[in-house]
Amino acid sequence: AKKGFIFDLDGVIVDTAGFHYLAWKSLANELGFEFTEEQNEQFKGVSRVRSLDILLEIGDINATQDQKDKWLVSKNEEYLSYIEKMTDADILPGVLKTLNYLKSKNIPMALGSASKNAQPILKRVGLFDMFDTIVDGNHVQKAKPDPEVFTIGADELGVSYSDAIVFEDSIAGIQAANSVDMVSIGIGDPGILHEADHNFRDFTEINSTFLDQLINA
Ligand code: B16
Ligand code: MG
Repeated sequence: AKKGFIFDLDGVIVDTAGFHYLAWKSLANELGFEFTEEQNEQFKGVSRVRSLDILLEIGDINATQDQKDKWLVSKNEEYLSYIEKMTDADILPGVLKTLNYLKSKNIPMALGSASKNAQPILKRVGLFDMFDTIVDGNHVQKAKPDPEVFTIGADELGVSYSDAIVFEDSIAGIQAANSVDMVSIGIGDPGILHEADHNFRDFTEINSTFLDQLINA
């Protein structure tokens, strides 16, 4: 059957996790506590609103919804200031080669990201026109590990879930793909992403033979 490929954004196509980290760290410091890179691991693939709740738990801070909304805005403003400086040099190694290969074979491709900033990021790095559909944090009600972002993507590509192949760097994203029987490919530490069907440290490890196997499975 016809296959479709779905790509997460942050941590798969671009490494924006560092920018999220800097912006959350600024907020933590402003509130009087430290926020480490290790703690930032828990924020991967998690929505903006949930991320703030985790941060406030770390700092043991209670706040009104009104105050939280203000912090969400200021965090995002700082994050956007880093995004503005991105170029195509910020695309992770090996990604373009994979995307171009699939494109040359006319394979349908979707973006499936929790980020509400996915569109401006794709424009900055010159990949906005690469995908047949972009499903992001503005389109979904339920966050990963709920599979909604990927099921909408597969539906829009016109492929059944078991014919969808998902590239993800977060545990929540791998679980989301597995829960609807999509093929899950973990990008990152195989120890952390051991629930994935296939594991690679990055896209430089993925070759056309492997992609052909997925396409023809
Ligand atoms: P934003 P992904 C996720 O992107 C990030 O991994 C996560 O750290 C972030 O909190 C979330 O997007 C929301 O991002 O604040 O830009 O809406 O990995 O699903 O592409
Ligand atoms: Mg990610």
